[in-house]
This record gives sequence, C-alpha cells and structure tokens, in this order.
Amino acid sequence: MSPRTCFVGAALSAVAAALLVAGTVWAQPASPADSHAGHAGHGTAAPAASAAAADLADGEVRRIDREGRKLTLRHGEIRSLSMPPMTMVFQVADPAFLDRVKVGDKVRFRADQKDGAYRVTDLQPAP
Ligand SMILES: [Cu+2]
Repeated sequence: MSPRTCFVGAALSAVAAALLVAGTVWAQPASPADSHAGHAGHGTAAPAASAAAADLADGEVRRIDREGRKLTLRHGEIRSLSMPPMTMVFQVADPAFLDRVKVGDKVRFRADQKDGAYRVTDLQPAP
C-alpha cells in the first residue's frame, strides 16, 4: 500500500514537473513575443511622439529686441536643427511673439534656419 501510494505520488509529481516544464516552455516563447510586441508598440508610438516634441525646443527668454525683431533665448537642444543647448539670438517670424513673453519666461518654441539666420517660427509659454 505504502509503496503504491509512493509510486502514485512520484507519478503525480512527475506529471506536475512535466507540466511545470511544459508551462515554462510555453511561457518562454510567449513572453519574448509579448515584450517584442510591446517594443514594437513603443517603436511606432515613441518616434511619433518625440518627433512632435522634438520640434518644440525648450528655452528661456534672455533678451527681447522689439526694434530688431530679435529674441535672445537660452535654449535646450533643438533636434530639428541639430543644435546643442546654448544662448543665442533668434529672429522672429512674427513680431507679435515678442509681446507674448517677457525676460525670464520659460518658453517652448520652434525654429528654422532661413538665409543663414535662425528664426523662431512658433513660440508659446512653457507648460
Ligand atoms: Cu542655438
């Protein structure tokens, strides 16, 4: 009686072990596939989001030149222009931008390069 019970117990634990192994084997291909899908999702979502965010650079207003229609900004990286953080003078596409901000304001802005000069094409208060 006792050996038989033992055998059944061993058989059960063998089955359990097999299921455990099977479960592991089953789980193995599933989780890389899942994380892959997760990465793929990130891969499509992140560039779109960062492309939109990359357009807008961070800046802080250092100087406003209304007559010259210029704005001095200390800015973070401007990816669209491949420009590292620095303080520099920008022309503004619309002089009205200069009325929206004051020295010391944190802003988000878009800039392009036209005829060798850098120009702010969009300016908004930083969120
Ligand atoms: Cu710059």
